[in-house]
Amino acid sequence: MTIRWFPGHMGKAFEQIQDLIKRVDVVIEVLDARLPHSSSNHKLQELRRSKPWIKVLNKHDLADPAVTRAWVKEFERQSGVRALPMSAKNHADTKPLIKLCKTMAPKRGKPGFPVRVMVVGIPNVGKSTLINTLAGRSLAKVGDRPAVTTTTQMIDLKNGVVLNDTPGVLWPDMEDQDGAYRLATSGAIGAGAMDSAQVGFFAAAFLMARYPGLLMGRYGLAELPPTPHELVEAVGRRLGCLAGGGEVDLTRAAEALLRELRSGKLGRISLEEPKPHEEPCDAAGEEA
Ligand SMILES: Nc1nc2c(ncn2[C@@H]2O[C@H](COP(=O)(O)OP(=O)(O)OP(=O)(O)O)[C@@H](O)[C@H]2O)c(=O)[nH]1
Ligand SMILES: [Mg+2]
Repeated sequence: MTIRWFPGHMGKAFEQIQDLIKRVDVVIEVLDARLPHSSSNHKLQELRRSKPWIKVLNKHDLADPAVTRAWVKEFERQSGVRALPMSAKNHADTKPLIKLCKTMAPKRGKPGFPVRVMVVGIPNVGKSTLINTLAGRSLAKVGDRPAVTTTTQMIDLKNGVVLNDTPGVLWPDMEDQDGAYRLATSGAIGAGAMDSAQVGFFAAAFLMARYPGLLMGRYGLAELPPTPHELVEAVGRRLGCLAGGGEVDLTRAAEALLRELRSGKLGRISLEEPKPHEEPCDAAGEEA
């Protein structure tokens, strides 16, 4: 099944973001640290021009720390871009953000001239969670499913920074279906826009290739089954996802595997790594 998810409120939200970006000083783009490439909306990137831009690699607690460090290095190669890994639920992690916003907009942050910040990103990456942690109160609605926020909301932190929460936006044509399946694996795609069994098989294939030890440890497997389908079946048997007659209910088993992956029960997992950069070569073809 091809994954495409662009409900009406996203188109409207994108137009509001397009308008609002002209009136803010700094943009915080919240990415999912487990898939920083696929969770970056290229349509939002196109609005950037030279606007100071902070990439928050959120849900750092769920991602492989070494891979996240590599992503931070990769993003900071871009001029005017700062990258910060964090867990938005953790106040100490989020603290440097306010200082960074003020540094990136040195002419603002004075009484009557707050730094105007817009928080953008795809659904379910933790934008509203981040705003609540920074505010120290639950002002923005948060939920463990995509598209919880459907309208923009302005929150004055009363410390020289005003934040705008925005709805998570994707893009209408999801040509990169591998990326779309990674997004679905992470929980960024609405349940009605995907076949959870197929997404579960995709996740199983990825985990078998990249994190076999975590799978064997979590599900008590002496060795991996030969196919993703059989892995999901084994997980279903282990977790008691059975249909009548004692058969494994594959859809429930796939959903259970996805839940375990998303909540970190399997361990810290990164779904994407930055592409290695080619080292410059000298004329003789040797590495510089
Ligand atoms: N493990 C972990 N979970 C997080 C973190 N930040 C947010 N979450 C969870 O992610 C889910 C989505 O959080 P939201 O803040 O609603 O995400 P959002 O980006 O505002 O989502 P939309 O409004 O749907 O676009 C919630 O269940 C949060 O508790 C984090 O750093 N680590
Ligand atoms: Mg939200």
